[in-house]
Amino acid sequence: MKLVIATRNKHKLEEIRAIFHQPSLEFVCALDYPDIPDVVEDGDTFEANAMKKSVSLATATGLWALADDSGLEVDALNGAPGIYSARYAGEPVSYPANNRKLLEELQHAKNRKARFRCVIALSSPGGKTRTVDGRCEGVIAHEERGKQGFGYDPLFVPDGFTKTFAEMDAESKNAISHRGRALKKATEAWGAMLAKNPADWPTGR
Ligand code: ITT
Repeated sequence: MKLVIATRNKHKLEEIRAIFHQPSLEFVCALDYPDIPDVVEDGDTFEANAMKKSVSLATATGLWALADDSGLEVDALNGAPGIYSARYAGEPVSYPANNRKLLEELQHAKNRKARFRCVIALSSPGGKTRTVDGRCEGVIAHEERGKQGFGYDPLFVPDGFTKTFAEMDAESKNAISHRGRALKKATEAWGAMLAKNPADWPTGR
């Protein structure tokens, strides 16, 4: 049974594949459907954007679809960049530019508390959608450290650790990350259904 992952972000895809392995599923992704246009992420919340991405790809492909919408919330910036994390420093998307901007904005901040958030949405071909979420609390470092991962990983130090996400190997990050936690909930909530014959999955709207 094919499950299409509604992302064009190869780093996310790699993490999702590593964490959410279900023997019954063959993963394909949005990049395998270049003719289907990207959705406009104009929702007000991670949940709205995750649902929009999964519903639109499920209905366009006729497959079950799983989407991830995620981002970084920084307390001293009143929750920014939040749902705008990917394009924080503008277009074209640049992780180094985003990280430079974040460090500049926090130059004088005493409170460097932040959290990564992730909402995972699963849609049936009929558009019925369910969601789970995960978060990981931490602080923003004073300079970039490490080469693993992607995005804000070189600046994010999870609570209880001294290394940034970019200094951890993939397994260690996935064990505590927002995405790892959301996908663990997804496995608990939907694993039994996904392990069944797809003919028995609920396909309603
Ligand atoms: P898709 O919409 O195609 O999935 P995207 O990268 O645009 O890809 P989002 O709209 O969900 O995805 O934006 C997420 C951004 O939040 C991402 O580009 C990073 O800047 C940041 N982010 C999310 N998870 C992260 C993680 O695990 N490590 C570092 N940065 C992360």
